[in-house]
Amino acid sequence: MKLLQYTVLFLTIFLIVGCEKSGVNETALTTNWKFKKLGDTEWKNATIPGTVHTDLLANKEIEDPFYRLNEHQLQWIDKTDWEYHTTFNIPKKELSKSHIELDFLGVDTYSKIYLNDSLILKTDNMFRNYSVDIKAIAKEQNNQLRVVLESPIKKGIELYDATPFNIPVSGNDLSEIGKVEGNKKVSIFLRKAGYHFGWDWGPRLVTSGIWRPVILKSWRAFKIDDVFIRQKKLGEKAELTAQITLQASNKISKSTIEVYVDDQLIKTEKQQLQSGINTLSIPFSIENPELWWPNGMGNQKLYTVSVKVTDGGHTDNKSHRIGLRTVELITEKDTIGNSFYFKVNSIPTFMKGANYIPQDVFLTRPNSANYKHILNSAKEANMNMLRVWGGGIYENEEFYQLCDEMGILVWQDFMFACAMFPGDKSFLKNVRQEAIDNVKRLRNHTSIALWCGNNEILSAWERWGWKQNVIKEQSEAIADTIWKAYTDVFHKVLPEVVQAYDPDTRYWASSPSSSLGVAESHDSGDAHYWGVWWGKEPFENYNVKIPRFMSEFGFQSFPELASVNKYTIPEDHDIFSEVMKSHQRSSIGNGTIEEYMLRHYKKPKDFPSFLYVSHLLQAYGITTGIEAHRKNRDRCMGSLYWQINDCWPVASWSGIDYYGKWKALHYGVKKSFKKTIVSFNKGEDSLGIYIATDSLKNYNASLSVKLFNFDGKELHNWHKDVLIKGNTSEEYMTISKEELQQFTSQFDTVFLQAKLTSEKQLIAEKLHFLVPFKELKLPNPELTFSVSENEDNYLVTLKNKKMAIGVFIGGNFDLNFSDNYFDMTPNSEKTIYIPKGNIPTLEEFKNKLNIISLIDSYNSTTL
Ligand code: BMA
Repeated sequence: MKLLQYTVLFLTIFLIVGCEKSGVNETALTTNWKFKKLGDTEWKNATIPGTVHTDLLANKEIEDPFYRLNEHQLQWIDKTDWEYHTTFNIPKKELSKSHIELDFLGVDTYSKIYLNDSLILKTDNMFRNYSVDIKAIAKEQNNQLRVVLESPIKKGIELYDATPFNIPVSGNDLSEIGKVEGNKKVSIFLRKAGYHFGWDWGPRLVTSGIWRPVILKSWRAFKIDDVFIRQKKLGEKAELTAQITLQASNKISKSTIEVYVDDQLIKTEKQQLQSGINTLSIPFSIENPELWWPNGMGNQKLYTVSVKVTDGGHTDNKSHRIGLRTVELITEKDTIGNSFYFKVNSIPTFMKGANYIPQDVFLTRPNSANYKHILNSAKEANMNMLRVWGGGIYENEEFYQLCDEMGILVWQDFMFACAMFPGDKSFLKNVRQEAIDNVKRLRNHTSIALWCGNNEILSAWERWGWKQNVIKEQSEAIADTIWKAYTDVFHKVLPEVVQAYDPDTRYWASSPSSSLGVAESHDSGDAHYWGVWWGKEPFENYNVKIPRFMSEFGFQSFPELASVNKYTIPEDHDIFSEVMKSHQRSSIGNGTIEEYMLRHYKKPKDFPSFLYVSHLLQAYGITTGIEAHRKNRDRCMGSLYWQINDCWPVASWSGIDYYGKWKALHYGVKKSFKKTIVSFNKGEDSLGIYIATDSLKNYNASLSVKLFNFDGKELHNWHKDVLIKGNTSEEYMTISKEELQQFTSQFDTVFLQAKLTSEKQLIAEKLHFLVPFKELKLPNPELTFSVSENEDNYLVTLKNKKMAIGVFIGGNFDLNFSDNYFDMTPNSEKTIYIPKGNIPTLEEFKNKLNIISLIDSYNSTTL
């Protein structure tokens, strides 16, 4: 799967780079790989890119690490050294070239690499790419490449023991599950994805492996190392420069450099190349540029810019697909504090999205289809930003390519989260190189909107008591040393790298923070609000805890039953069973879901109902938050909830489970992130009806609010013609409690339906209940359905007589429905689609269906 993705990538590179004439030849070493425990004699087949765990699994040496409690039996793997081996030949023609190198695009993490028995490389950072000249050792036949991977835990313990003081680390490093001697939290010493050591949504599976391709490269006269397309000015024409870094074997008196835009030659220059590294800067322009827009604001035009260098018989070229746009982060003083919002193409843009974590604990498993699924899901849910969070990885090329194509801006963290880090010289040097490698790799992507130093480290130091604890338990001098390491990394090394390699993109040192080195506040900068969940505060607090930009907030749910069935057996089906608790990593997990659930809903009658109500609860909470942020856009200009996806099957804050199934949250988010929404705001004695819009135009519309009972009888309606102002949020109508009481005395059997229409089109719609769900006297909705099919989809047409809340089309389906977990007002009809996938017949589809609504989750006695 992964192999296919890289093969496509390398085929593309191969086609671009050219073959015979180019002088630069690239081959990914993907075959003949074997692996074994260091010291063992028997070699087993291995897949590169891959990990030790996935190779052991493929060889049936271990059981599925995600099934039930298996994770706990596999902790020996990270305490073992492993060895990988392959052989390869180099065609004579390539061998005769003056430069032959091996590029390692990702080795996890500590390794010694030997070619033909010579040590050619030592690695100590999974995020870096390494290149080694092997000209002197390479031969035509039977080159022996051996990679010895040292146990990350053993290496970590060495580094831990060599540090004369304790560096604070959050409890996310699950050293206890890892059975690490003395419970040492070693993750911070290794430049390796933090979440491999466990997280409050992730397993503890500390991998080793060659996780990105190994490339054999040969070239003669010169090779282009890098092309950075910088956008200088964007007006009637776009002025750009191609900054080219190129290595030449010898001085070349005349080389021709050509720049193509969408296959059209637009610039030619002659340059003299020096032996060694050359840096060239070629200005060029694009007439009548078409701008790139975030999702929902316009098209995502991408221009293919290619740079071709030729000298006599040698050619090399590199291409990037780039969008023309400006992204500015505006952090300026205002009447509240300091703003924090993005302007895209000069337009203040409300950021709608989520936080993203790696899609699997085993990084080589997600394939192209998985990447497309997550990013399509983000796009479909009307998102325009994802935050690539700092405890995971700098993602694969494909992730950013899809973001470029889909109009999803990326808030890119550097890989530091929830821990203080060492700050010795070699650590800083390593981090600097990691940052250079990744900024250079990603800076051409139009989607990159922000580089952020770390996740929650400043908050932890200043607000969670870490600094005080270090002073109390160790000394003030040690606290100074630890803080100096922080400022060296986040206030010096990283911003220097961004300034040098991607000067047009803003750097923000820590999420959340008010400004450089100043901890979080709701008046300035970005914020993570965890009062709901960790603080057990009510969902209603989302309406009052409004920061300038909400970069994290969240609430958990379980995966749906069909997903839970994949990692459990029926006897595990209790939220407090050992297996369900193990697939829950938040210290307050399942009990907190239950506690909030009982605040809002009646106690569900059984385990499947509990899972289902947990989805409704999560969607209700988080969409309340999203709409609160959008209603307050004068103050708050972004809403990124925690988290869009999962890295294994688990109860978590995700809106899409590990198997790709949308939870109620994702369906709900899609509605709350629509361009224009209507939303109710509950005051003490009145209800405000808001319209929030990202549409840039003003338009006339009609707002109607109707009061119905659950049988469908209209009790009253309010109406107002409104002028909606572009890119604003405003309260357009207020209905007092007193007024409502004139039309009904039974708030538990009625609902309000607000509809916004313009030119006979329904723009937005929202339902509102006047009492908590658990107090509603829900009738039997008399829900019926029929099924049919068209070429690509099965269709379910639902009809109901009375109010139905949270209609859920369940069953063992791998694919998502066009809508799910929706409310149906009395006497309505709704048709839902599901792609046919691998369900062969309509009959089979029908038999799999299990349709319920909220009332079905109650015992008859709880009605
Ligand atoms: C935030 C994140 C993660 C964590 C999540 C839920 O703090 O940055 O560290 O998983 O909250 O606790």
